[in-house]
Amino acid sequence: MSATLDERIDAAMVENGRTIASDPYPWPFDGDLRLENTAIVVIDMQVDFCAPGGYVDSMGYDISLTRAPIEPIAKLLAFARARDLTIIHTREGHKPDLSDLPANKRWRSQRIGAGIGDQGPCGRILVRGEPGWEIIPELQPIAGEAIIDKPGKGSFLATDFDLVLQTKRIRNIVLCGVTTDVCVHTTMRDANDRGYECLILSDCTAATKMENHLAALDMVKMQGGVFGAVATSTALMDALA
Ligand code: C5J
Repeated sequence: MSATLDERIDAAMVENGRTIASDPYPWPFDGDLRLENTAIVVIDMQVDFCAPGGYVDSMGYDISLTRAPIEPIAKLLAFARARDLTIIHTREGHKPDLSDLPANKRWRSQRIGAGIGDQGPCGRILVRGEPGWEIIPELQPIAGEAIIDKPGKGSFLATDFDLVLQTKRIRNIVLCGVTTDVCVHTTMRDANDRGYECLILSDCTAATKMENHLAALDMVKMQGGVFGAVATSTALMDALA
């Protein structure tokens, strides 16, 4: 019987420097893992993606999938806060006048019955300031944690994310949140192109379909780790403890 993803990650070798057990290589690549150069980035853990009546629920997806990482992320945040590790949160959302909402994005969402900007059970879908756009109560940011508001799937477009990372001298990015295959992946790919060393946590991310979550994790690992590496939050905390 072949090993599961988590078994393979747990079995991965920790090599030189300070690295964590990850797949397909011990992360970060050069062993330069320090609290000062590493950030936890929590992508879009908003009511619209994780709670009843939100965007994902309105599209008919099973929100038990996008809720699954809440507990592991909460544990990781408690661990990170106790060590003054940089934590950054993002929120996907549009201006109330929808001037930053591309017509095709709106049209596609309307086709599936959850029109961005339209009224839903949690207020106007994915609109800044509405109840659905808020980060879920379980993962509320605390004072000092940056929040990046983004109109797109990636965290760099039309935001100060890169400036915040550069100002804090962050080189290593640990990705959590939803959805693995969309906003987490877009952010990871873009960060990777910009030279950031990225790690995605398998238990702290989720997608609207399990097969997409697994495929997205698998894509990270191709070509020797084309976008970075995959690990569990336990492996990360073990290395930073
Ligand atoms: C999506 C996101 N899936 N946060 N947004 O539309 O991944």
